[in-house]
Parts: sequence; C-alpha cells; structure tokens
Amino acid sequence: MNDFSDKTVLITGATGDFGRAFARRFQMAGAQLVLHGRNADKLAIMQSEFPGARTLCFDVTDRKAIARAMAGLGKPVDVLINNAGGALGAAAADESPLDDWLAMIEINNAALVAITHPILKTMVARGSGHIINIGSTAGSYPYPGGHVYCAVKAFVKQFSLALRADTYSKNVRVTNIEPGMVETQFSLVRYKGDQQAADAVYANTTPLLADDVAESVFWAASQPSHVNINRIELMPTRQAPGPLAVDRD
Ligand code: 8X3
Repeated sequence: MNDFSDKTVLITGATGDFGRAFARRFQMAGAQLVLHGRNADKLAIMQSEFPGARTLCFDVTDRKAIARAMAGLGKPVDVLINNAGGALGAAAADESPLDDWLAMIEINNAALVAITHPILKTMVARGSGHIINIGSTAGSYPYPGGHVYCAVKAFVKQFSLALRADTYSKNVRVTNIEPGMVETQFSLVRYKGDQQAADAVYANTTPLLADDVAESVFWAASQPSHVNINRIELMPTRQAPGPLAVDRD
C-alpha cells in the first residue's frame, strides 16, 4: 500500500531531523499529517513546510497536555509514529547526573506510553491502526556511556513486542524501528550543545541519514494489512556491534 491519502499519520517529536524526514516521506504518499512538537516556533516553520498538516504543541512530560491533545484529535489516527525521545549525556554511569537518567526515562518511556495508551484504545475500537515506535540499536547492544539510554530503548523494544501479544487478534500492527548511527541533531542534544563532540561522532565514517530511517518506517507502514513487521534493525555498513569487553591486568 503506497497511497496514504485516506490515512492520518501522527508523528511525535516531528520538528527534529527524524520527524521531518518521516513527514516528508508520508507527505509524498499523500498522508494527512498531524505533527507534534514542543517548540511553537519550530512547529510554525513546519506548518509552512507542510501546509496541509495539523500541528500539536505540547511538552511530552506534561501528562495532562498529552491527554488533552489526544482527546482533541477529532479524527482517528491510522499510523502513530512514536518518535519523540533522545539521549542526555554519554559519560560513564557513575559520572552521570541522576536528573539526566530520570529525564531520559520520562521522555523516552513515560511519554511514549502516555501517548500510546489513548490512541491504542481508539485503534482497537476501530479494529485498525499501526503503532510505529522509534527504538535504537542501543536497545539491543549496550555500550560505554549508554546506561539509561540503552535501557529506555530496550523498554521501547520490549513494549513494542509485548503490545503485539495483545493486538495480534485486534488488527492493530506494532513495529519497532531500531536504527544505529544516524547523522542528526541527536548527538548535539546528547552532548548538550557541544558541537565538536557531536561532530566527532560522525567524523570520518558514513552514518545513516534520517531519510534512510524514514524509508524503513514507510516500508513497514506500507505492507499489506495482513503483514506485521515486528522489528527492523538497521546500521550503517561501516558500523557493527562491538566485541564483549574484557578487563585485563
Ligand atoms: C542512537 C544510536 O548508537 O547513538 O539511538 O545509541 S546510538
């Protein structure tokens, strides 16, 4: 299915690089877009780029605002892309502030389930819908400095798989998309504005692009309705899971 003209696609965190790429891809297929962001100025720019889209402005840590926005959607969501999230810091666990850990759990997990919950109910009631979560290879492969980020993405993976256990007989599809290194603003946020540190992540290699991830999201969404893509893990050709670490004298 490549024609989404009768489908409403809600993208959270749509003002970031992934969100824009997803919006572009689904716009090409004619989808009616609902774009969420927490920054009104960035959303206004997106509104001019995607004139037919509806925008939703709220902070994903504000549970009441989420409930209000979901209740006020008006029309049912056919595809929910849970994209809002991110990493904070890359220092070793014992050197990381607790506030960063708690914030990552809030934005990547608590917010994701708070948005999913009301939409899942409407999808089950209609007997139709697709929830696409944006996970990460970090959810499968731990790495130094990953600690809570790896853990929250493992939650997203397992939540996605467990949702399938409750939705397979209700015609609601669930997919977890798990990208590795993608050149986006992700690292600039993780390193809290340190451009040099962010640039170093992508230096002298060939990372994925947000459009590569958008293709995977779109491919999963465009399968025939009897096909559920459970997980897609994608990495740059020049990246691979590392060996197990051994401390030696
Ligand atoms: C982003 C991929 O490897 O930086 O989710 O954790 S990684």
